[in-house]
Amino acid sequence: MAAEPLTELEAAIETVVITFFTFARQEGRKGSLSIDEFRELATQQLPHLLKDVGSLDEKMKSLDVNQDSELKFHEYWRLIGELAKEIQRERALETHKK
Ligand SMILES: [Ca+2]
Repeated sequence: MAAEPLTELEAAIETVVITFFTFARQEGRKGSLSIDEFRELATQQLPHLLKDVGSLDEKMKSLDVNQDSELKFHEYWRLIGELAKEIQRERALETHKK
């Protein structure tokens, strides 16, 4: 990648990708998240956005489109999209109030 420092947005996107692979490589297939890897990622990296840890198994099932008990990158990306949408909705509400 370019030697110039990344912008905040570029760094944020890179973090999303690096985080996936950091957790995905821990066991089994290196390119996908098992339920345990997903649980660790969620509790360590998304504690504020995914508060209800009890429903993580359900969340995993809903994201695991091809039902192979593994989350591929595009399935993880869908979760990031859902969380981004929640933040966007909250921000929109706040803006609306002002
Ligand atoms: Ca894995």
